[in-house]
Amino acid sequence: MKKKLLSAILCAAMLASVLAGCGGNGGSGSSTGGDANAPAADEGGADAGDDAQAPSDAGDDAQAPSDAGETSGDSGETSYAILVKSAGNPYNKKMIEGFQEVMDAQGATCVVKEPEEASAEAQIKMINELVAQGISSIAIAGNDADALQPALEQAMNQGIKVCCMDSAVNADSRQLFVNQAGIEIIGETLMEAVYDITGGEGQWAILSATSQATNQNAWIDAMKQVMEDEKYAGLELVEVAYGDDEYQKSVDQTQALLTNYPDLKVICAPTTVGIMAAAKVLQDENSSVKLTGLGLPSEMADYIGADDTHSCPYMYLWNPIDIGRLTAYVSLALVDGSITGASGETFTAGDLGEYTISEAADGGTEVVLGPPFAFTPDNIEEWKNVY
Ligand code: RAM
Repeated sequence: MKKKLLSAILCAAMLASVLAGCGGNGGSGSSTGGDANAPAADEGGADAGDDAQAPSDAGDDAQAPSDAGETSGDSGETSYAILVKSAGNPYNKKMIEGFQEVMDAQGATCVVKEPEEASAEAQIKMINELVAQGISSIAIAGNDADALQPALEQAMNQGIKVCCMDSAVNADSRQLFVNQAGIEIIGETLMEAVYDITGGEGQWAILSATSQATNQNAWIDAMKQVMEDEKYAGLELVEVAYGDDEYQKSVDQTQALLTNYPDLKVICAPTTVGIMAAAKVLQDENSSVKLTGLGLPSEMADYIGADDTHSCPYMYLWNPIDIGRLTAYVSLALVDGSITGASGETFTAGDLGEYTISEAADGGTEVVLGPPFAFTPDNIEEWKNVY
């Protein structure tokens, strides 16, 4: 019964999403996809269910700040930009999809920027372009915490509102961070999965994205912090490898890990690109090495399973479409002046509900979407068509 209701909600939401196009000027094309619900809390792998977030509300009564806010720059038109880490990453596409959906519903103009490569340099060039065209706000997933500061400060000095999502830029480079999930909870959740899948002892490795990515580095640090506990004394982290969120590089790095560490038991990839590449390598090679991390259900469905023929027993993620949606509401609210990004301020993000801005660990402020969800053999079929 619960499943039927959930499916009906999902179908309706997916249809609505497909029907919604992009109202952006410079968008990279419309994309389709589903709605933003999480696995039910009792469907987690291992003890992951405890951490799972309740499904987001599928109501349709969006209540967002109006788009009649102030304009900035030379164009005289209010327009909202989203600048992701790189092109060609389906996770980024999902964030863009959520952002566009909210902007379209508001009749607002959105601009989508996707650099060819996941570098700070490529993003700086695009920030400068957005400033020159007189954008009203920039929402960015940082390829580097500090390197974007001069460009983003220049934007803010000109009245452009700046927030970040997914991967933070430093506190001085933004007004607010839309954080997908608490850093500690991601570190604890992934470390617990590594512990569970290794049986508490042996070698494991991390396959990350780029070495400068703020989000991956924060999660890796959080995992290392957790690992200091005596409970994890039997685990040996042999290497942190970087696949740069490129598929082939992530494949190569996975193969190198298998060659260099014959006793390796588990790879943890806190990146959707990395985990998918590693899953394929391990499964194709019939490797006994197991995998966990952060992955898109749509890309990982073939690899998730409890038996030896599957490389990934279970993994986690949040809803990337919801991050895009929440980021859009934040951008709208910053531009219309209903929030400034200060701790304690509240705003309503449509169906996502009410959010309160709080202090972030890096000295800036943030809003947190919610805890990571577990994707397991029991629920992957249900979610693979959603995101
Ligand atoms: C990749 C990106 C993104 C990260 C996800 C989990 O798509 O690196 O920044 O949040 O994985």
